[in-house]
Amino acid sequence: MTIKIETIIKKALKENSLALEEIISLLAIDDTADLEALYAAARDTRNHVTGHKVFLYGFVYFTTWCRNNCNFCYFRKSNDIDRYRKSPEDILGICEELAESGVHLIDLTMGEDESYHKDQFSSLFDSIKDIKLKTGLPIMISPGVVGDDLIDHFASIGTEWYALYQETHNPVLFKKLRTLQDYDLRMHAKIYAKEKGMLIEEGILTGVGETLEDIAHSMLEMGTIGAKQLRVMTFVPQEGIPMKAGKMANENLECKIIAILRLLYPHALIPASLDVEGIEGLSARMAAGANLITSIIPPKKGLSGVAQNGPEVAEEGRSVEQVSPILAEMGLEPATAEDYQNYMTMLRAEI
Ligand code: SAM
Ligand code: MD0
Ligand code: SF4
Repeated sequence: MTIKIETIIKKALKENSLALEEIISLLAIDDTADLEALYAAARDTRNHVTGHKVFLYGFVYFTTWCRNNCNFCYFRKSNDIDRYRKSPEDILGICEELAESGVHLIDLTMGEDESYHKDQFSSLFDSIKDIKLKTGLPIMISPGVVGDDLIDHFASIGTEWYALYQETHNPVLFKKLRTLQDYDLRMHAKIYAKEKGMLIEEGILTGVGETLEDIAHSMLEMGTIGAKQLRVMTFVPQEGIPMKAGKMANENLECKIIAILRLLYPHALIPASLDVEGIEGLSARMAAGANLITSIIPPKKGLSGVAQNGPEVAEEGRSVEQVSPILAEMGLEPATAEDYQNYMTMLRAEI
């Protein structure tokens, strides 16, 4: 192990804070022993906070219609694909099934579907109330950018989380990724949601032309805005979209980012998303310090992932049953719904 990396990891473990240059050095690690030391430090930090408990989120992508043209997304408006919009009855049924299977939260995700904007999201508000009543689970919404009045309403009906990923905190790169969208408006929405008492999730994409400095800067921004769930996903190339597979700055970048985020923010919820590499990618992300699994999808409901949207996802889904043995092999286990509620209370108290 190199002395420089050892010193930085020791500092992170002691202070839970690093300078931009130090984060860049960790992101640039190419020595195997250094990498293993980074992951081991991240795992220890996680185990110290959450023990061996892992949280599980059910994912419901309930409408794939979208008015935007993000260059990385399969569901961008200009992509000529089959789309769906689930009925409120279907949405409720899917959520009940997910709750039954043992998830701790329901993530209601959508494209920026004009039909929801037209009726001022009233049917989504109704769905949230019904789902809460029937499942008792907390809700995360991922509706894209919405106005302050709608955020007020989400907060007033007790929606726990607002997820809105900037993808990058480099405004020039943002413009290339989220064409014709406003950087400041997107930042404003999540900060406003936090002011209204909601917990917020921030996220970045890697493999989209970012530099290591961009990533390090994003990691510090995530703390500054007070996000309590911090996501990184590797860009997965899609058919019919303008962006081609980007050259990754180096190998294992997503896992390195998970590990460094864990060192900087020991209490944060940091997902291992099943949407990048499916179940096969789970153990590497958990070994890097993730404490949460997202994108659990029920089978045979015609639902899609975001980055993984092939027919096998709709048919086979990704279940609590599939992830549990993988966790067990690593000495980890699913938390209980009560553990998750307590964890949210702790995160809220930190705000
Ligand atoms: N439409 C809402 C929005 O854009 O905020 C919510 C859904 S959107 C599909 C959720 C996230 O999926 C995006 O913010 C992006 O980080 C991620 N995503 C989209 N396409 C992806 C891809 N091809 N590879 C990896 N992640 C992707
Ligand atoms: C996931 N595909 O959890 C989902 C999505 C949106 N809040 C989450 C990116 O990986
Ligand atoms: Fe629409 Fe979200 Fe995809 Fe952008 S990332 S095209 S806003 S679904």
